[in-house]
Amino acid sequence: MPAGGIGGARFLRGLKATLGIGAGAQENKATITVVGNTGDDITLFGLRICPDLDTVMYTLGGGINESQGWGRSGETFTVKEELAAYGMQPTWFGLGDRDAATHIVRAQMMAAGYTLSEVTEALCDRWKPGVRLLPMTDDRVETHVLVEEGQDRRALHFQEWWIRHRAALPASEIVLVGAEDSAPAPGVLEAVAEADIVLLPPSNPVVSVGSILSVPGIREALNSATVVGVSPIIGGTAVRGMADACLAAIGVESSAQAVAGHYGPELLDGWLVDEVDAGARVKGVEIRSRPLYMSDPESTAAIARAALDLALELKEHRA
Ligand code: FO1
Repeated sequence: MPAGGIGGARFLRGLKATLGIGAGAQENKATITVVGNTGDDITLFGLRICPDLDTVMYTLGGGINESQGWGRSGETFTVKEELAAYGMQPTWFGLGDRDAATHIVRAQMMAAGYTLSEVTEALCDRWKPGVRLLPMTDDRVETHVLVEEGQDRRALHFQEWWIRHRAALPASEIVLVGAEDSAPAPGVLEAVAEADIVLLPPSNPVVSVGSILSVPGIREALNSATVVGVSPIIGGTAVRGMADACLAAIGVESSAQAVAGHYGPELLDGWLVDEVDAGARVKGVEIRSRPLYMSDPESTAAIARAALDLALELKEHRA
């Protein structure tokens, strides 16, 4: 369950609901392991910030700012204002006071020598997301975006490009710095090998799912699993976030069919598209269409159920 960002976290909430995880007493046999993207991570003000891990943890743990999709509910920004009063840069990052506590725990534990996996486990002890949340790697990798402005070409940290520039600066390349030297975090490859099925949520195919696939060994492991993905693109536009801008940067057309082609039939066994994209065809990929807008918890759970059912069906056929 490689996941990233807002779409991934919401899909996961639906998957938990359809599996009856966290719905009280009833005994459920299913468990979910999430491999979270860490390419968005950034060090600011001495703090290590892990947006996609935190978004999954807060969304499934009940602490997310629902309308924003990231950060904490009931948030205040006093520390951010005070840092700005000292002239501290950057001022474009929305560092919330409650969210800062998460980053302080993480920074303190990592300074004491704990791995990102150990930190994530400790933070989840509080939030109890109801899934096992693993970083894709414990090694430092960071997504940087190459932009051209007139003559000069420069690299921006993904967060600056995404938050400060709203991904409006045309990106000529998106690089996951450090990926080639990174290793899957402990338990990631085992989780893929032991999984009955693997789902790719409608996360950003470049900077969320793509980053996870860039960690050596993960894509290879997924190639032997039964994998079903959910298209993040409906009718040629990204449902949320700026997947279009990221796809343009890697020269992939913003369409459900093109994203499935980009993932490839080696990786994908099945692909869920919205009804408007029912004509999508990719050789070697079983494409099914249904409404894909995650407009409320019920529709999200139904999408997750459809992805799950397709994966189980395809697994039967593979067997
Ligand atoms: N996204 C924004 O658009 N503006 C922000 O100020 C912002 C701050 C922020 C702080 C913590 C965090 O975990 C996420 C945050 N995000 C913010 C989202 C972040 O940019 C994510 O990387 C994207 O949502 C893509 O997953």
